[in-house]
Amino acid sequence: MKTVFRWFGPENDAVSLKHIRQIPGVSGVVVTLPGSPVGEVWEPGQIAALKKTVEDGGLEMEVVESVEIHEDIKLGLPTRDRYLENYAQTLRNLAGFGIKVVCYNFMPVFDWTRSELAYELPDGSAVLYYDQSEIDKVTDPRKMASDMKRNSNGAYMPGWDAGKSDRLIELFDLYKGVGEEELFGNYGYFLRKIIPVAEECGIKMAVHPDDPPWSIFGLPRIVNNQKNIQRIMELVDSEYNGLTLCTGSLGSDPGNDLPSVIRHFGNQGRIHFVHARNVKIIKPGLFHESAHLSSEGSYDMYEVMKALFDTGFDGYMRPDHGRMIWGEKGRPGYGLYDRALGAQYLGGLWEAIQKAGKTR
Ligand code: CS2
Ligand code: MN
Repeated sequence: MKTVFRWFGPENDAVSLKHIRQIPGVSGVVVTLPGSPVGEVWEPGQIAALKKTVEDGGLEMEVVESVEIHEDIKLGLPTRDRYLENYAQTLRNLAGFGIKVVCYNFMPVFDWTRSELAYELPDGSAVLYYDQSEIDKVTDPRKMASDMKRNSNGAYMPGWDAGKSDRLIELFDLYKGVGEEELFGNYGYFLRKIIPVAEECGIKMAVHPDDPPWSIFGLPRIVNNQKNIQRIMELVDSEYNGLTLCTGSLGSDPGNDLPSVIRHFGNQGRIHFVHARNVKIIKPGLFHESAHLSSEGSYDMYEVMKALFDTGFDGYMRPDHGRMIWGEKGRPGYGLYDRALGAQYLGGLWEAIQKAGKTR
């Protein structure tokens, strides 16, 4: 297993490569091309420049997160083929620079959604917070999009920027004709075009679960539980059609038992990337994120790591969203300090499980 750290690039991240390199056990960063228009090709020159920056900083660049999928593909519009061709070309270009895993999502319109980006816990730390009853009050999705951006401390937010805001009303109209079954159909079309390319160039595709893993604003969501994800894995039965196991996203539905979901997909060799974070579930539809320790949230992180170990997990793991602590200002969920603490805790669990496994 390799521990990596998400980094948004020299112009878009308050955290420096120098600091990331000083976190024990972290070998590389998970990158993206912030602001790159959704649906267009990531050009070799841009990827090369990013790789040089990362490697000059003493870190590896083997995982890309958020090569976003154009809405026309998710909607199954006739224009999708052009965007699929571009997506395939982006994969070929990334493979040329040693990328091994691409994390993406298949959520209509919105990426992860929260009702509050800086909810204060009793100890003064700030976390991301979700309250379904607040989300239900939002009648205009344009307001949701502008609130998310306004509350993000000016940070680029994948899935919330990238020019979608102007199209929101049109998109909501178009999605009226797309239910879960249609979305599965359009997803199958995407996978049948893209997975053969991924196989050819040696990139493992790893879909990120929907966050939260249920329908919001009446839009369909299908990457949300074991049964649906199994169906997706079978749409194209290839190791290259895999999963990003994001504990926080899947686990915010208490119906998803994380260790058993991990064993299920891990035994099929389909987990290529792990996002490890903890979440405190107050009641269904109401949760806040927390420090990574089992005692701080609703998940048993030892059992999560144990299930990964037992199924021979050999991919990449990153500490996901942390709290904002010690006065740090920055991108919600992506400060340096708490994610660094998380990396140490997760690394400690892994070392202990590994050593216990060897002596048995
Ligand atoms: C990430 C997602 O910050 C997060 O919650 O896990 O934004 C993730 O990068 C995307 O859904 C992947 O496309
Ligand atoms: Mn995640």
